[in-house]
Order: sequence, then structure tokens, then C-alpha cells
Amino acid sequence: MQQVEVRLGEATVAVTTASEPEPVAGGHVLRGHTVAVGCPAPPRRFYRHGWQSWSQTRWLDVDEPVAPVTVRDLALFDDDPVHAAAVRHGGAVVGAVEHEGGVLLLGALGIGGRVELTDTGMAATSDTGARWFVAHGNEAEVFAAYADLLGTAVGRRPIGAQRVWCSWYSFYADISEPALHEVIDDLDGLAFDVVQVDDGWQRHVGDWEANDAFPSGMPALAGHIRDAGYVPGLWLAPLLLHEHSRTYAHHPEWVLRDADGTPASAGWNWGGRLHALDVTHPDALAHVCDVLRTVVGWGFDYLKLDFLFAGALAGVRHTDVERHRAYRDAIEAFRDVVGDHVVLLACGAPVIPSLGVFDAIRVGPDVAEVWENTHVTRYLHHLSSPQARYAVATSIHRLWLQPLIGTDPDVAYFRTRYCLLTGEQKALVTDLTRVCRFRATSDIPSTLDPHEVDALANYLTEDVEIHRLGRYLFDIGGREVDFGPVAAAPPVMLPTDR
Ligand code: 9PG
Repeated sequence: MQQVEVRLGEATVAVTTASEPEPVAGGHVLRGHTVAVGCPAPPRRFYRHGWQSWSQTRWLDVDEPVAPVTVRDLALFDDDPVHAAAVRHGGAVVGAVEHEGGVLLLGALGIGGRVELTDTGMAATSDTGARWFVAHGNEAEVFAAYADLLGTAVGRRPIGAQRVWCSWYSFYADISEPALHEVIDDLDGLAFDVVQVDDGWQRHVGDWEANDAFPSGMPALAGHIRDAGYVPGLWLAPLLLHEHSRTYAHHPEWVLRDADGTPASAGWNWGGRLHALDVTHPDALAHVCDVLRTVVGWGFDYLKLDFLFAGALAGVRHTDVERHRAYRDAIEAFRDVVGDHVVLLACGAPVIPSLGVFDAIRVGPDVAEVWENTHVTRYLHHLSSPQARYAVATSIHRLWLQPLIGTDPDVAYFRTRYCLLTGEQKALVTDLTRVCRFRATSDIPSTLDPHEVDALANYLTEDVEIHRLGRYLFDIGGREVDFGPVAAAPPVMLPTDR
């Protein structure tokens, strides 16, 4: 390790690296499993890049307390559980500090790594690679330069704008063939590209067959969607096995284990414990590839693959590969199986390791028909649970990914019925979807007022130009929209003893 000074634009930055910094477009490349950078002036804010789709991603004040989620099962859905007890602010793969003279960015040119805020700058470690990019200057420029190198190192696969009707935020898991048929009739004339069937069609999480609410079967449903003029889309959580699934009962040897040999927890949902499929086990991988081959064979050309963090949890695997590498190998196999034409949307997914394989990725937690779930944020410190405010805050901080992958901020709401969001809050979420170039809703036209149907119809067909004017300020079709008051405000939490 050596400590050297490197000239980055206008600034001189002290770096700790294993080899001489190598100049590249927009910055320098450092090497080493651990590297560090010193900020030219005291850090004011830290860009915390959440590990997976739902994980909080935000510029935080360096003085904000580190407030871990207080419930272990929730922590599994929150951010990288390996770092849940970290005492410093940190993020996955990339981090940045803002000081009075600009922004200093440090990011891995690979699929893993953690960047932590230090008193004087940032320190980073990685088990998956040893190349880092460091840059200093204007925020937009340093992130664009990083994205470019990251795209070359890991991959890029950006897609055009999407218009999706998704069943989740109206029906939740209570979907059925007749209910979806009714919606499809109801969508008549609305310019969606995709009708995506979400959670609720399967026998169990892990048993990916139609349940009794879909008596005609999934190929018939896909055919019905296609006949109506839409691309059939389907949700599945291919890397999870519910403890009560048949697949888990038959193949307990397929799950990730803790060091003591017990099946590792991948969280709690659907009324039971979840386990993570160990996709380094050749039979487990073959099984999940079969599932994907089958659903594509049914006629679904748009797949929302959810809860993918399960593939990169720490634990004992059949083959001892680093956890992000295990995830990456699996999703590359998924892409090979489904082919190039299928749109793959990642959700609950480690973000950087998904680049180049997925067409789009959820870039924030779930929206909800409430703005803020204050009990969950205040008492449990859980900012990745469904709430519209944090969906806006996290998604808007992930736009630098757009040259590499489609950015899905979750759905917009046009409805007044069954929705507690104010008109202003709904408008901000809708503007977020415009900025993200990913337009989705779960609203059912027959539950909308006539003017709400018009608003939805216009939203799907409008052609607005978008210009970014600042970190949070956008020109959207001639309107100035400021996401700052929502996106920059710290969460409301009770003080912690840390
Ligand atoms: C289906 C949903 C939808 C949604 C996904 C995902 O318990 N939790 O913290 C939790 C977080 C997210 C979540 C569900 C539960 O939502 O993001 O769009 O597909 O699964 O179950």
C-alpha cells in the first residue's frame, strides 16, 4: 500500500492504493482490496448507495446518526445484512462525499465492494475485485464518468421507455383469472405495452405453478393478455423457497446454509420463513432455469424477478464462490435460458451486480397509497418498507444508472379511491416516473373518475421533454419540478443510542 497524491481536476486528493494511480477518462483507477481517499475539505454529505433495489440511497448529512433497522427479519429486506451492524455510514460498490468545493466519488469497477465514510474521506474494501475509480468535480460529471467505466467493466443494457399495468398495487396477492380478465377488458384503448401479473398466481413461493384462482392455467392467461394487444408479464421470486413450499420439502439440500448447517433465513413473508436457493448447486440452478424456461414457454415475455437479494446473501454454498459472484453467475444463466427478446426486470435485487443482464431494475422501495409509514420509520428505522416518500427519495438518487439499465421507480397513482396520497404527492410520484422513463400503474380504469381516466390516458401517450437542471430540479415538459424537499429531507426517526 502506498499513500500518494493525485491531481483530480482542480483538486489534489490523497489516496491509499496498492499501485500507482492510472489516469483514465474523468479520473483515476486505483488498485487494491482496500483503498482510501481523502476529501480535499471536510466532508459535508455522504452519498449512501443502497445494496439492493429497496435500500435507502440518499445524500445524507455526515452528522446524521447511523440507525440500523431494529428487527432482524426486516433487516433482511432492508440492505446488505452483512453490514447491518456497521457503525459508520456506508454503501454498496460506490460512495461519494460532498464538500464545499465539489464531489469526490469512489466506486468499484466490479460487482462488489463497500465504501464507508471516514472522518476525512472514504475507505473501501472488496472481495470481488481490486479496481476502483476515483474522481473529483461536479456531481453529474463524476457520476457519468463512473457509470461509463462501470458499464464497460460490468455491462450495460438500457431499454426504451416502458408502459406497464401491474396488478400488485390494486389487488395485492388477491388476484384471479376472472378479476384479471375484467381489468384487461377495462384497459381497452389505454396505451400500455405490458400487462404484468404480480404476486398471487403461484401455488407457493417456490412452487411456480398456477393456483386454483387460475383454472384455465397460465398459458391461457398469457394468450388472453396478448390477444388484448399487450405483452404478457409475470412476477416471480425465483431465488426464494418458502418453508412450506413443496420444492423446499423435496429439496432441502438446495438452500443456502448458515455456518452451523441450518438453512439460512432470507426473511419472513407470506406467513412463513423464507430460504434462499443456493444457485451454486447445479441441481438447484437447473431447477430454477427450468422454471424460467417454462414461464417463457407459457408466453410471458416480460418477467419481474423479485426478492433477488436472496441470491447474494452470506452463507455456506455448495460451491464456495463469493456471494455476488454466485448471484451474477445465476442471473447470467437466467438470461441465457430466456433469450435476448424477453424483458427482464430485477426487483429487490443487488443493483450493480445486475447491470448488463437485466433490462431494468427497481431503484427504490415500494410505493404505497400512503406517503409515509411513520411507525415503521420511527420505531423500526425501516426506510425500505412500502411508503411513497422513500420511493421518491431513493429512486431520484439512482438516475445516474440510466445509461446502463432501465430505472423502475414503481407505480404512479391516478386514483382517488383506495388512496391516501394527496394530489400533490400523487403528482410528485407521477413526475418521478416521467423522469425515470418507466411508467407503470396498478389503477383499474373502472375505479377512476372520468377526469382521472383522461389523465391516465394522456400520461401514457404524452411526449414530454425532460431536462435535469440540478440534483433535484427538473424541467418536465416546460414545468419546473423540485424533488428536493422530499428527497433531501432526513427521515423522521427517534434518536438512537449510537
Ligand atoms: C409482491 C411484491 C411486489 C412489489 C415488490 C415486492 O415485507 N417487505 O418488506 C416487502 C417489501 C417489498 C415487497 C413486499 C414485501 O414488495 O417490490 O412490487 O411485487 O413484492 O409480493
